[in-house]
Amino acid sequence: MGYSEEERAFIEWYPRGYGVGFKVKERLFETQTKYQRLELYQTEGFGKLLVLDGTVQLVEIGEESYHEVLVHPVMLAHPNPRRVLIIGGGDGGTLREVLRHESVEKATMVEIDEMVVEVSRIYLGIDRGAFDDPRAELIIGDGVEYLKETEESFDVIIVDSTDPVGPAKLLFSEEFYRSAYERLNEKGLYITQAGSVYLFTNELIDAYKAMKKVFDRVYYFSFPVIGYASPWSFLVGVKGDVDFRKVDVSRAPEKLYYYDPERHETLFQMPRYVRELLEKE
Ligand code: AG3
Repeated sequence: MGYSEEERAFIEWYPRGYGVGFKVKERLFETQTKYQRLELYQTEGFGKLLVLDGTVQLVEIGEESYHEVLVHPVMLAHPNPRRVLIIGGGDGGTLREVLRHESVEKATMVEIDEMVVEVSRIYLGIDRGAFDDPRAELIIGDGVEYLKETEESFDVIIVDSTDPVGPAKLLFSEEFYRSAYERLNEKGLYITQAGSVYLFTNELIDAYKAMKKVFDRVYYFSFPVIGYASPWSFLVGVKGDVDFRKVDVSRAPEKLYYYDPERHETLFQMPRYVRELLEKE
């Protein structure tokens, strides 16, 4: 599992021996944080690579294929997203994309692992200054506890967590969805990454079904993310009168590389057998 000095490669192994790997020039950093094993590599062709507990979080060249897709579809479907909550997202990529929207007055990010934020800020820099934006508030803490206790409410909640297997599992539970739903304003959108379509299909189905019990409407979509076993899945929960099938293209940030708001409908592509499994009662 992981880094092979001999091969000069890092490979993430998914179930059933499916691997996603990068040729690596050197290991830049490695530590055991309070919560997980953190590794940082210099790859040959994709910039730096951030790994948590053996799973690829991002590669510097191509990380927008995840962060743009996690953030902009919900931000452009919501009529006026002013207050945004991010759970996880310690590297700052999600926060960076959220703050590109002028309507945002406050973006609160709740990350459990302070080390991820520190290492990312020092060695990675993909936040591109987002943590210093006066609209950004960083809380180091447990997102589950935070949502249970906070009295704040939000227009958009974005869950940028590790996989639905392992420590982040609680973020994919019905109970967690309920506390998120309660903290959403009258019109609200919730989005979570939901794992590899082919390799975490059961987790995707479970999360979809749990969300359907809580939200007024739930959508699934997929996108090929650089560095992950593609296609990658995303789930969107809607509260109130918001149509996630339509986006306001006029508010789209300039220079999007991956997500194409003018082709928003292409997001909803899902392999047929997975769609049938999702829609089976
Ligand atoms: N989001 C990580 C998504 C999960 C990746 N899973 C995997 N490789 N098995 C957080 C990183 C980007 N902010």
